[in-house]
Amino acid sequence: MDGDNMKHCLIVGKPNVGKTSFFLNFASYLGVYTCKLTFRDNRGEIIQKEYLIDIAKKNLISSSPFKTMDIIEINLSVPVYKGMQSFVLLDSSGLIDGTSDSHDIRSSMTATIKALQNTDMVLHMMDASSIFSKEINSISLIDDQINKYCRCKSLYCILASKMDKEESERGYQLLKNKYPTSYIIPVSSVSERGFKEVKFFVGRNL
Ligand SMILES: Nc1nc2c(ncn2[C@@H]2O[C@H](COP(=O)(O)OP(=O)(O)O)[C@@H](O)[C@H]2O)c(=O)[nH]1
Ligand SMILES: [Mg+2]
Repeated sequence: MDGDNMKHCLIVGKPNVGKTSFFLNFASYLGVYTCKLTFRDNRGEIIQKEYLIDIAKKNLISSSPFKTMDIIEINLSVPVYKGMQSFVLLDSSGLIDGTSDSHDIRSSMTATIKALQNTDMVLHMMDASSIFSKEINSISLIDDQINKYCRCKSLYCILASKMDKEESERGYQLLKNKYPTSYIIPVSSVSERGFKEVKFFVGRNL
């Protein structure tokens, strides 16, 4: 099927918030067992790879930020009013405040921003478990900027991630106070919490 005619749904957020974990676990939740992934690097070059989901998880999920610099695409389908509807889910490499000394990180951020301009739908992920710590994952300027840019421009919701962790409930409450006009779905790639809500959000907007 021609991916260019399908609606695009982009996962965006800071490094390490759990974007790739959600991308692959959500695909698995929608019944995907072997996945065909399309990697688009910052020069626009495309590589396709076929993985078992579990192998893809081993290769692509990492606790070190900027594990992949590419935009990764997968074709999925969700139930809509009658039957199923296909769409393209995109995983991005992450945005950070300010700029980076690394040329590769700078160009992967440029690719993410371009994808943000062209997408139909945005899932903006923030790590609810680390909002109260002073680490890299706490809410920052870039999250405010993504929220401001997207909430008036495209179909948009916030995913409060890592809700299986104890500290996350407080972080989720803080996100609700900070972004009262945005739809926020609490999710966990460990427990699949929120996956059903994301499926309906996407299906409703295709
Ligand atoms: N407890 C918990 N850890 C998670 C969850 N999602 C991701 N992680 C961990 O967070 C780290 C970063 O995950 P990754 O998906 O690579 O984040 P990305 O950089 O945003 O793509 C990894 O160590 C994951 O195992 C989650 O829902 N719950
Ligand atoms: Mg990632």
